[in-house]
Amino acid sequence: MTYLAKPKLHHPTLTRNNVGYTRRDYEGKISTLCAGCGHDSISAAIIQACWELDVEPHRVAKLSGIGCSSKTPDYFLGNSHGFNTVHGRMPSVLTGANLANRDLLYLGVSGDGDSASIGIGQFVHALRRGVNMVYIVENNGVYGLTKGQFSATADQGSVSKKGVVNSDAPLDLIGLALQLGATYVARGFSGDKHQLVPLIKGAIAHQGAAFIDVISPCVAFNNHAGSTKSYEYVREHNEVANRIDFVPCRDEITVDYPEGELLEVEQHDGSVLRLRKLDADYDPRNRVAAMNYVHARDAQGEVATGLLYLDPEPRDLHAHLNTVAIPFNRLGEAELCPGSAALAKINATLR
Ligand SMILES: Cc1ncc(C[n+]2csc(CCOP(=O)(O)OP(=O)(O)O)c2C)c(N)n1
Ligand code: SF4
Ligand SMILES: [Mg+2]
Repeated sequence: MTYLAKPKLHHPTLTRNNVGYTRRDYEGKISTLCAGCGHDSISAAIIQACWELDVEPHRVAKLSGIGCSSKTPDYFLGNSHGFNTVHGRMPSVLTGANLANRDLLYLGVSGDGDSASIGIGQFVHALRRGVNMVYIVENNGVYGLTKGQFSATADQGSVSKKGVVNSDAPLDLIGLALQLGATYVARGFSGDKHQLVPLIKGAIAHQGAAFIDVISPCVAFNNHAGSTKSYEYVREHNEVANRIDFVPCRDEITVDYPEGELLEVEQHDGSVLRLRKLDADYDPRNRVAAMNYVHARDAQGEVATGLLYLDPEPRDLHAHLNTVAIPFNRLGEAELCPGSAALAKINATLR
């Protein structure tokens, strides 16, 4: 694949975070996506979230499938581990890597084609198993890379650039994630960085399966009148449930909000999500209410965004399987090979 490396030089006085890195240290190669593609804004939001959270780049593993969206890990976190899988297979590779080494932060980046079409089985099982990860779908309703076919998330009745009407019912990734037991479920919009950055930060701090559906318009094939994934449509129909302020556990909470508008949820790692409620009746800790809310908004042609569901006490795959905490590459021969006496004992139980 051809790519353009970014010049390494930068201004010597750029601000450094608490682990000594500038924002530039979280960037990747120069993007080759179309100018204005929503995916580039998501890359910028990931860079900002990781820099502000003092994430050490070498502690991150970014994985993706195939598509314009799945190319984006090349454009952020250039000093992190990366694995570009085949189409739709990112979740199983991420699951395997996570089982081998739980100490890394797993960031899965995918598209609506990659996750909702060819990879739907993989998507479903990674969420169902509670893999501790941040799973982002950059959702534009089309296969951008292969020139604009409808994907499985395209709304019924929406019109392609060439005027074809989509007759198939859409697959709702948020509804699925809620039903499958994901413990952090959010929807963002690539055109709203103020909402997206804290949503990503909250997902990084979350110790379970975190899923973020980000509506990310494809300016080349799905940004026209009749598309429900265009910048204009999403701006007009965006129904924001809440606004998050992410407060890491090290920071003191200083800002006050009027009573009644605020919901504070502490996560397992001590970080606090301060939710300014824009819909007074909405409580993101209630999974069934979240399902109803999203479907009710959808029926009105609105796009519900914000933190839609959060379980503050999540359990992940390692807890379900009671696995060993030490990464496989740090287990010595003594742990891996308990000796012939232990093997004889196991064999005896099978006779
Ligand atoms: C097994 C296989 N089937 C089909 C393709 C062709 N293909 C490449 S990307 C893609 C769809 C990508 O769509 P999406 O995940 O939505 O990414 P976008 O480009 O829209 O960001 C398809 C069908 C492929 N690469 N491999
Ligand atoms: S084809 Fe669409 S999804 Fe792909 S880079 Fe261009 S605007 Fe983005
Ligand atoms: Mg797509």
